[in-house]
Amino acid sequence: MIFGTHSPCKFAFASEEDDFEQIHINDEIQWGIIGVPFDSTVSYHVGSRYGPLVVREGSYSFESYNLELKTEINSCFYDFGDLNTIPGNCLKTCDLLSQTVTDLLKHNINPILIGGEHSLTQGALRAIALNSDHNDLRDITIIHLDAHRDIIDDYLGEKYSHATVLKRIYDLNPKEIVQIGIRSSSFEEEEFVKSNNNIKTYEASSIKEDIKPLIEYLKSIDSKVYISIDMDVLDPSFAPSLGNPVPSGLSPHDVLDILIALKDKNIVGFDVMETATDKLGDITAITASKFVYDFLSLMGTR
Ligand SMILES: [Mn+2]
Repeated sequence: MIFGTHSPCKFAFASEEDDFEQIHINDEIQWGIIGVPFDSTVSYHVGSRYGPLVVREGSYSFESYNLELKTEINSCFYDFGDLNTIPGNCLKTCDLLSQTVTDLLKHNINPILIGGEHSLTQGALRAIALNSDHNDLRDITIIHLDAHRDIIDDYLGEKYSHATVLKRIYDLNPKEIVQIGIRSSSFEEEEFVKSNNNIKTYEASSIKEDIKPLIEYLKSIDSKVYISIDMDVLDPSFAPSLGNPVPSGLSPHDVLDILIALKDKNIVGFDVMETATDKLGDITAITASKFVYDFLSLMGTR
């Protein structure tokens, strides 16, 4: 009911503007939900290709009144269904997503992705970069919630992988990347982050100690913002159905506090990735769905 159309519009393949108009795009739509059912480069637990299905279903019991945020959900959004992915080919799938997000941007609609593996975030941000005045992300801060940095240049020889997605995004020249909830990283990634002063880190342990410095920093950001949530930023006790769970993570309340801190920013895109389960009613899926619900609730209060 809340996010639900079950008539997927796979308009990455549509060549005529008329095809797009058939789905009654109007000037009021600000947010376009796209499911990206793809999980070809995951290294451990597969299943995030079912994420869009179960995360949408997870919205079933949400009320139009968001009690926690004391608001009706009144932002204007539309669920465009799932992208036609190409199993086994991350780069081509990112290309299709980039074309699809470009279609949305032409109508002044910002993307909300439901994943699907995290590598797809690159496709959305590539579209945002290509549709900017300078063909990069120099005026955008990437807010990246994740247990992992995912900023290695290649993973087992693969440039386009869930484990390299932040490096591919870094290649698009963002103003800054803020990595939040990190608690797993390679030595090479630590060296890379240290040698680049536009990558800021708030490890999970520091947030557990005191979340206020993070919240203050987020409130001080004055650029455009893209928010990318890998569900494994959460502690596995809250979100066990993941590609690569890591103990000692954030709570859903921490994530809500982060979203509230960002609510007045100029947000150009949002994604919730890596829910890996085919089970309806799965706690990870419902929590991912709740993040989309809270985000859309906050966007309506600005
Ligand atoms: Mn991760």
